[in-house]
Order: sequence, then C-alpha cells, then structure tokens
Amino acid sequence: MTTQQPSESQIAVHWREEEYYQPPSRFIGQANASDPVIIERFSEAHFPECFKEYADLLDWDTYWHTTLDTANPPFWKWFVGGRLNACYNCVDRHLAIDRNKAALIWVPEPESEQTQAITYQELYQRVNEFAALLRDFCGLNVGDRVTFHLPMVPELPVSMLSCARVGVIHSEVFGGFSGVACGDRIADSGSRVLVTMDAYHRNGELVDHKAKADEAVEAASKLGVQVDKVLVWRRYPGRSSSPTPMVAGRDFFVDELLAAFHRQRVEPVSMPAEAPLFLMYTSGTTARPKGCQHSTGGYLAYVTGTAKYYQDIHPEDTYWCMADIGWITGHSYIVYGPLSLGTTSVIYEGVPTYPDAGRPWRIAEQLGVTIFHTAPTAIRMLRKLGPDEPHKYGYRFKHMTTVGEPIEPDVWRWYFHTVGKGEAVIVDTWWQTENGGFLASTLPAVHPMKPGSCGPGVLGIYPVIYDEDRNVIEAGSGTAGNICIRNPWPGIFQTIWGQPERFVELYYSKYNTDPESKDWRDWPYLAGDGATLGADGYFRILGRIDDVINVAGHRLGTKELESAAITVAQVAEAAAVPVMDELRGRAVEIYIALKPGITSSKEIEEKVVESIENQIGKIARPKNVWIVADMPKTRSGKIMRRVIASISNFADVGDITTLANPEIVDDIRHQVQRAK
Ligand code: 6R9
Repeated sequence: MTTQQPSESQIAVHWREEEYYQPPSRFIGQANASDPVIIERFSEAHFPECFKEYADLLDWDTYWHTTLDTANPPFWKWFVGGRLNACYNCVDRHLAIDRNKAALIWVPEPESEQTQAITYQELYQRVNEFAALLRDFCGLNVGDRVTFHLPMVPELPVSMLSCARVGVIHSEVFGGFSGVACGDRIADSGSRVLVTMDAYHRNGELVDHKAKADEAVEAASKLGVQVDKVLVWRRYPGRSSSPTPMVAGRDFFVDELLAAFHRQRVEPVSMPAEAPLFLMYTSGTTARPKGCQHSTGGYLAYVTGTAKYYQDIHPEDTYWCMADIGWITGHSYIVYGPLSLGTTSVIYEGVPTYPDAGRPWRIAEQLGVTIFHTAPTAIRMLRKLGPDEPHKYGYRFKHMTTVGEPIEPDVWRWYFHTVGKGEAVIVDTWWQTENGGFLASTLPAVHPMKPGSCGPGVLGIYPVIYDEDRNVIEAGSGTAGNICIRNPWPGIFQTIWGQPERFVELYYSKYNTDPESKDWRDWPYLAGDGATLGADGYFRILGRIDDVINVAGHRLGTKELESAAITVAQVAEAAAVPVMDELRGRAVEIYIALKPGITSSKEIEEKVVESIENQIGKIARPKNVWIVADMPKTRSGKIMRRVIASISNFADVGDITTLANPEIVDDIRHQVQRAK
C-alpha cells in the first residue's frame, strides 16, 4: 500500500488460501433470500429505488415522497417526507400476533440466577413506563440527548426503545469504558441526563458501576456540561449493590421512580425519517471522539433489511449476537434489526469464557439458539480455552456471523466445523460504526463462503478500491488500496455530532473531485480500511489505514491512547502502535520518552497503564510500555509510528533515511527485541 500513515495492513498476515465452502442445503431451503435474482433487483440500474424494498419492511405513519435527496452532498437524506417511530416498529407492531413471544431473553452471569424471558407485551409495558418517566420526570423532549452507561442488562434495550418512543436521542457509552471517557461523551453530546446501573456481574465479580457515574458527571462538568439527573437502574431492584453513595437531588433509583408510572401509556411520537435516532461514539484521529449520528427511517430500514437477508432472521428464530450492545453491532444486530423483525433476541451478562469456555454452547443448547453471531476475538479465545467444548452440547445453528476484524482462515475453519458442526452457513460481515449495517458479505444462500474474505458488496452497496491517485484497483490484481463505497445507502450516518466539517473532511474529501457536484457518483465514502479484491469479486479487508488500532474488534484512537499516556507528569512524548496478538488480533504497545532529567522506572510504566485505564478503560490496557531514549522522528518532528510498529512486530523498518535521527532506530530495536 502507498499510504503515508502508520498502517495496520503493513503488518497484516497475508493468507494463501483460495478455498470455497458451499452453503448447506438445509439452510438454502429455508432462507429468506435464495434466488439470485435479488442481486439484480439491487443493481446500480435500480439505485436508489431498490432500497424501497427495505423501507417497506417497516410500518410508516406517513409514506415518504422522495427515496433519496442529494441536494446537499454528502449530507444525504433518505425517505424524505416519511414519518415513523422506531419503538413502534420494534415493539407495538408485533403485539397483535406475537404478544406472548419472548422479545428478549436475558441470561445473567451467575448460573444460579434465572434466565429471564421478556415477552413483546412485557417489553411494551416496560418501554411505556420508562418513556413516561423520561418525559414527565426528566422533562425530556424530542431532540434532547441522553447518555447511557449501561452494561448488558435488559434495561439497556428498554432505555433505548423508550427514548426512541419519545423522540429523544440516545447515546450509549460502552459499559467497560471509564467514567472519564463517559464524561467526555456526555459533554460532547450535551446530555443533561445520565442513565446508569449500580452494579453488574463480570468474570465472577459484582462490579461497582455507580462509581463511574460520579467520575463521568465530574468530567463532563469540567468540560462545561452539567448533568442534572443520574438515573440508576438497580441490578437487584429494591436493594443497592453499589457501595458508592447516591447524591441527593441528582441521583435516583429507577425502580423507585417507576412506581409512579405504573401502567402508564405513552403514544409513540411520529418522527420524520431524517430525525436522529441515536449517537454512537467511535475513535478517530484526534483525541476528540466522533459522535456518529444515525437516522430513524434510513437506519431502521437498513438494519431490518440486512438482518433479514444476511442473517436470515425469521420471526420464529432464536437469535443470539454475543456482542455488547454498547457497540454498533449490538445496536443494529441485537436490538433494532432483530426486534424490528419480531424475532427473539438473546442477551447475556458476563464474558464468553466464564465460568468456563462451555458457557456459550450451554446457553445455545438451553435456549435453542438457531442463529449465532460473534467476533473473531471471541472465537479465538473459545478455541484456545475449549477447543472441543462445542461437541459436548446439543445445539444446532443454521447460521453464524462474524464481525469486527479479519478472521484468519484457520480460525474460520474451527468456527465452521466445530462451532457450526459443519451445518451452519457463515457470513463474514464487514462494516463500521459509521455505516449502520453490513457493507460487504456473502449472501448466505447464494454465494459460496471463502475463509478470510468477507465477500462482495451487500445488496445495493457498490464498493471500489482506489489507489492514492484515485485509480481503480482491478479485481484479481492482488494490489491493496483504500476501500470506498461509491454510493450512498440508507444506513450511512448523517454527520458527526456537532462537527459537520470533520464529517466531510474525514469521509468524503479524499476522492471527491468536485465539491460543488450534486451527483452522488462524485462523493465516494472513504472507509479507512485497506483491502484487496479477488478475481471472484470478494473483498479481503486488511485493517485500518488511519491512526486507529483495532483491539479485539474495538477501535482505539492512537491519539486518545497517547493523550492519556502524556498526562503522566514524567512523560514527554508517547506513541501508540499496534502489535500482532494471538487472541485479540491486535494489541497496543506504548512507547514513551521522558522529560529531561527523569530516569526510567517501573513506576512510570505502571502510571502510564493506570492513566490509560482510567481515561479510556481496561480494554485499552497496553500489552507493553517501552521507555525509550527518543522517538524516531521526521525532520518536521512527526513521530514515525510506522517505524516503531515495525520494530515491535519484528518487521522490516523500511526506508529510514528521511528521519531526523535514524540512529535511534537501532537503539530501540536492540532494547525492545532483546526484551521480547
Ligand atoms: C461493525 C464494527 C470497524 C472496523 C473496520 C474494520 C474492522 C469490521 C470486519 C473488519 C475485517 C470484518 N472490521 N468488520 N475487518 N473483516 N468482517 O466492527 O464497527 O467498531 O466501527 O469497527 O473494524 O477495520 O473499519 P467498528
């Protein structure tokens, strides 16, 4: 690749395999899309009207008049003139036929606790009551933002759907993020209400979560945003599981407040298709996270359509996506897509490997899961800790999804043969927080699977790989380039919350040749991943080309990591780089240079780790901290992360003649490679 930035793809593994697996015939027979003619219906000749097929899966209060409005590129508008309510589509509309069917099944971590099935009727009741509370107790109105810092409990989808019911924009921050990280996102979104939980179970521990709310409120206040109310769900209603005290007048236990809203009904607010449904923050190239703003109509249509055709969800399935709802995968493919299709969606508390690596398969057997969705990092972990566990359980999957990072063919084969018992089709779905739903994948009953490649663009998505000069990289050339999407689609985010210029700059400026053009063809969307395209039309994603490190499927910005490291008083400079990691795909290593006169010590390394954990969260914990004499730098003073990453990964450092201090490279290499 010819990018200037440090690049994960430079350290990507290149697989040799060219093998195909055919979808099992048992699967094809029952699939939602088994006739290849559907591909023609979504071909470029039918763009953008093809997406009407997805929008027609929803119930609209007012039908739209314009499928796609391109008057103000790249701020695309979908289904203009249409009105609908996302909560109505995910809950109310299923009551007539399916009121007694489980909408959600929640599996608590302690195996001694009862699994809870929440029927569509019960979900309806709970979202009405909480929506009434948000409106009447918190005084929230259409367009206000609310931040959630919730773990994997049914209260999270209940809170999301309640906001959607009254037109309030939710912004869930992954529960594992630190209080400070949550506070940054509260401030950025201007939320005056924080919804959290007292405690939750993880890895055998009852974690105090309320403490993080206090840190979050304080961090937001330093940034000028005052949180008026903190709503605290209790893991065990009626008694608190957190030692952290409640702040009088600010903090409220939700179960206590709800008593006043018992059996209240709230009419779903009819929202314009273009009204924002939620924000989902993701890491970028600066320390300020990006609040990806998703729409109501376009987003819901897109996740419903892709969940139906690519995950093959039928209302009678029991569907389990193991992701955390705090990530986009959970929003789209645990909550909105599956519930819009009226299926049963399983959520679980804890981790896949506690109390042992048989837990996912036990849950699958007990609940009769038919569709299973997880990430390569979980698959690697489960294979390592329990390679034969799946055989011990009598579940039967028809379909499995993988998402979040490239999956090595070897890991794919274990997923197929051992987890799927050779009977389930696999889709490797490539997409991003910004995209709302899948961008590239095989259509499960139509295309053969190829381990390590995600597949062609999904229905209505026309990807292309460009080199740095906007030349199209041809299929089968074996050359890597920047994968882009040539066309708009309904699930694409509307903007970065509060930063429209950054939205245009980061995603649409690189390959736009005419900023005045109103033609969507002139505005390719830059995904930020390196990729190759096989002669068979299948894409293979190599990894990020920007300053983002993908750890266990989670995007961490190098700038965020470095900013956290340099808050340690002794640190002068920091560089975060990705290293190959057997289980998590990538891990983070931090290089630091100290201020003059300070000597290196274990204590400084520990402080750096601690600071990163406090400011971002435990998932960002570096694998190693290296204190080095100096950073390799360009003559203009830029730290050469690419060179450092090569050293960390025992790779060729490439051309270093343009460095201001080339001699430092050998010093660092000796120090680091000897220690590893
Ligand atoms: C959905 C999600 C997005 C980044 C993306 C890419 C990587 C996602 C992938 C994949 C290879 C796949 N990625 N799916 N790489 N194969 N099937 O993961 O969103 O958290 O925003 O991450 O993840 O690098 O750019 P998000």
